[in-house]
Amino acid sequence: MLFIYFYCVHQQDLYRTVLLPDCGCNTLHRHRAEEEEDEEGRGNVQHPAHKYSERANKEFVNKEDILSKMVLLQGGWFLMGTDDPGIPQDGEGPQRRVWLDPFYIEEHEVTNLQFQLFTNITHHVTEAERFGDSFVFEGLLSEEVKSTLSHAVAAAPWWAPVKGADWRHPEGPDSSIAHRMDHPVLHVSWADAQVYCEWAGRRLPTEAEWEFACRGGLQDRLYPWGNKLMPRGQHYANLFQGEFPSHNTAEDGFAQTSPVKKFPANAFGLYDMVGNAWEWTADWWSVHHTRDNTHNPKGPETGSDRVKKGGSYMCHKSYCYRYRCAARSQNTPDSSASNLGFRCAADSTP
Ligand SMILES: [Ca+2]
Ligand SMILES: [Ca+2]
Repeated sequence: MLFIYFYCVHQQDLYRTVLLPDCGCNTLHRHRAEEEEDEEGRGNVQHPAHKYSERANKEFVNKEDILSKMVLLQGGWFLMGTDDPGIPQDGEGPQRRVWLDPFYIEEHEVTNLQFQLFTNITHHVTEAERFGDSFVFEGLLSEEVKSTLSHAVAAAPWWAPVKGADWRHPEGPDSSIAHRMDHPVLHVSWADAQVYCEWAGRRLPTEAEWEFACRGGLQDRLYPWGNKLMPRGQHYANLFQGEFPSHNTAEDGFAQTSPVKKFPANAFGLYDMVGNAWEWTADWWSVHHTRDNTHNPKGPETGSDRVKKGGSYMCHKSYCYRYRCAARSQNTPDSSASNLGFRCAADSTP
């Protein structure tokens, strides 16, 4: 094996685990050598943007039929972050004024069907497929797969690296996506998401764009629809109900991902901005922000982790109160997991 897994229990993670219960999905770090090849000797795994052939791309004429509809957002000034952070150590604050130029964003998370058509055309191989495994929430695994596990994540034992888990096999080799082609694609790394968006003629949204989109024009509210989690007793997002991690009552109708657009859109017409799958953004991770006004911020110049937003079907207030627009978390760019997907954005339509 030319790479190893390394489960780091940083001081901060330990603090979270002991004092502030946490879903642990930001502790899923894949560690590997700087220069490496996969087991078949194929190099350049860090730059998958070049893995698909231009010829295959040109031969396809109906790319537009695959891609999600985009919504034009006018931008302008908005308040990013919060002065009343639910999880202060995540760098949710301080609240600051941010200007955004107009941009487009896809109305829903990229689905399994869309990603399958993309891979049919481009022959893109995801990082999870190259590495041969990915992280899966243990509660979703069959007894057969569980019996093959050798270790779990120290800070979050409900996460397990599962051999053969990838976007086509979200819970390991004995699972499939056949009955959930309209669900968000999972087990895609930041680089995989980047390649898809690039192929689409689009890009990943910046964190500021993602948060602007999440807020749906509302100011200083917790959720894309307001401050009340369940207006009129209705579920507005696919989250986790019950006792995390052992008992998911799936009161919202879904113990795992749901088809995209199952829950109400926000005022911008965007679906599943919180819940369902976490979504990669373009930015490097930092927890340090100033109150300075900024124009079209793109995050730090460099870093080790990328920002993800929105929380997932695994989020519960007791463990992962991150299904709020200001909430944020991070993973190394080569991480992939059974609750992490993406959507694309663009400066203009093609
Ligand atoms: Ca649910
Ligand atoms: Ca989402």
